[in-house]
Amino acid sequence: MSINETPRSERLHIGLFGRRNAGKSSLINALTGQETALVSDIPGTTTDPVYKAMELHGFGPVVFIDTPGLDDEGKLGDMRVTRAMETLDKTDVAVYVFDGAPENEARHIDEIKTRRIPVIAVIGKCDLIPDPGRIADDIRALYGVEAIRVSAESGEGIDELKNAIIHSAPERFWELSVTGSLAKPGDTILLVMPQDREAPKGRLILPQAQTIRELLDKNCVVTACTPEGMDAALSALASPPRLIITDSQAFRTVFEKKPAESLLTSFSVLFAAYKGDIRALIRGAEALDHLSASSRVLIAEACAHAPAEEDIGRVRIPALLRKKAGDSLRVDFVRGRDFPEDLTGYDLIIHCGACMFTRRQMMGRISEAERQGVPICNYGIALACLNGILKYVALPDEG
Ligand SMILES: Nc1nc2c(ncn2[C@@H]2O[C@H](COP(=O)(O)OP(=O)(O)O)[C@@H](O)[C@H]2O)c(=O)[nH]1
Ligand SMILES: [Mg+2]
Repeated sequence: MSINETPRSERLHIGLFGRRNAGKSSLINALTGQETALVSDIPGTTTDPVYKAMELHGFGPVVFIDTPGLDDEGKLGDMRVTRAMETLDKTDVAVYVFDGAPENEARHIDEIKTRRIPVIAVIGKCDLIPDPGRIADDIRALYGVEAIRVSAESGEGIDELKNAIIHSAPERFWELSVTGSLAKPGDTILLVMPQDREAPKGRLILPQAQTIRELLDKNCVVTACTPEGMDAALSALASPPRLIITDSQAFRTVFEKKPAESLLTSFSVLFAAYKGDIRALIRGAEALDHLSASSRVLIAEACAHAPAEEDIGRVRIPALLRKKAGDSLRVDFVRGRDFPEDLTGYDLIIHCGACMFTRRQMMGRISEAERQGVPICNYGIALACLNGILKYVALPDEG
């Protein structure tokens, strides 16, 4: 296994359960957009649990577990059912696929619930089933769960199912690496951190402290300096650092001084990726180019009280936006729980860095904005775009 591969134990394991022919294997193919699971109309085609390591778009590395049908019969059939249920030992999220007859599944559903594994009920092959609404009612009455209607054939409900899986993932799967593949064991990394009047007295801010800790855990050699000390730091190193991470304020200066072979990124871009989906935020930032004097922008902060970021959200970003799009551009500012349910009136949402949010909370806001068709980016990405530096930034999934 290479260093960049995620070990199985750190991947979210998604088990698919249900009767023979319910459409479990087809669903795995629909979710991953690949033909990896064996599909057939002969009941009992999947005779042993099959583990497939994949990337789930918008989330990260996962393992799908394709299992034999739970209604299998006979001596061999019973053994297969046992093997299928044993995969619950490794399952983090269970997807239970119902077909047209949702009765008689209580034994298996109860077993999953007893183990406190989150279970997502789906009604498969919805393109074939004449009255999925009635089956959903039956499932609710029998097992107390809301079923998602899906079809591997038409694609109906596949995105909804993907989101449900992602949001059922236990908290530990939401923690990522800050520096990702940009910093590998043994690399020399230079950190450029201005310690000006805005920096807190006697300590480093959390993103800086957290990055240093992670780099030390990766056995990197960490060198730190202020923008003024950068020349001295570079000449003290025997060879150019693989990566330079700078505070975004100093980005231009650092960019001009950096050795050609060193990658360059900023703390705010790393944390945008750490707290959210960096690709979605960069896509969202494209809306900055289409703002006009009649546009509406929502600026949202996670904390009810965050004086450190307030100046960026209330003053600096609105000023840059108005300079770009016109003085009458409307900016609404919300914080804490005031994040509106209906986002459709906005042309763009710019969110704070979400340092006090979990990744899961921030991803929730990103997927809600995307669901409503409203572009979303964050302070770090918006400022990098507005200052024209995003194209020079190395992203944590590159390197
Ligand atoms: N029309 C339709 N057929 C499906 C769908 N999903 C699966 N099938 C078919 O149903 C049969 C059983 O599917 P499979 O995925 O192997 O079921 P499994 O036994 O639960 O893994 C195959 O012939 C599939 O082509 C669907 O969404 N719509
Ligand atoms: Mg199968």
